[in-house]
Amino acid sequence: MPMKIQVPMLAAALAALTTFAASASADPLPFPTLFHEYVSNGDFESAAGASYSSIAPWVKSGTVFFGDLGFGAPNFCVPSRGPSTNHCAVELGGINSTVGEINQVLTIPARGTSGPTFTYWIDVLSDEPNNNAIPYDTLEIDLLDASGGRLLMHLATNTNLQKSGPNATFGQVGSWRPQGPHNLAAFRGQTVMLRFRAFNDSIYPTTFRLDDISIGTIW
Ligand SMILES: [Ca+2]
Ligand SMILES: [Ca+2]
Repeated sequence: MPMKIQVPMLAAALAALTTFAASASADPLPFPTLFHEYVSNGDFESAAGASYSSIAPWVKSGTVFFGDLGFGAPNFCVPSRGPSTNHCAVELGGINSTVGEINQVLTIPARGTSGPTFTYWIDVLSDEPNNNAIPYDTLEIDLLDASGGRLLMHLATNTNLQKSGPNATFGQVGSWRPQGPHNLAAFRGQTVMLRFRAFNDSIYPTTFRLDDISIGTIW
C-alpha cells in the first residue's frame, strides 16, 4: 500500500529546511579571505603630487629617487609598471660609484595560518655590456632587526645581469618582472627592518627600479 504524505508533515519539513538555510547563510565565512599588507607605501604612489623627495615611512640615503629626477620636471615621478592605475615607483642607483638605500621598520603580526610572504617588482636598467656575465652592480635585499644593526636574513640579490635595457633616462619605461615569494614565517610577531641597498661600481651605471613591495598574508 503506497504511503501517503501528510500535508502538515511536508510543511514542517519545508519550514525546518528554510530555517536551516537562513541560519547557514547568516554564518560568517569559514575561511579567511582578506590580504593584510604590512609594508607601508610599498607602491610609492604617494609620490604623485607630493614633494617627490620623500615617502614616509621609507628612510632613504644615497642615490634614491621617488620622483623629481632632476631634469627640470618637478611633476615627474619614476615610471611604474602599470600606467593606468599605478604611476610611480622608486629608483635606486643609476650613478657610478654610489650606494642608494631605502628601508622601513615594520611589524609582522603573528596572524594567519601561513606566511607572510615577501614579494616585489623590479626593472633593471643598465649600461653594463654583460659580455662576461659578471654582476658588477648589485641590489641587496635584507631583513634586519628593528635597529638595523643585525642581519636576520638575506632575502634576494638583483644585478645588472637582469637588465631589460640601457640605464634609466628621463621618462624611460623598461620591462617589469615580479620577484618572490619569499616565506617570512620565521619572523611572525617580530618588528624588523626591510632594506634595499644598491651598489654601483665605477663604470657603466645601473638603475634598480622597484615597485609594489609587499610583506603580507591572508587572515
Ligand atoms: Ca607604484
Ligand atoms: Ca657598473
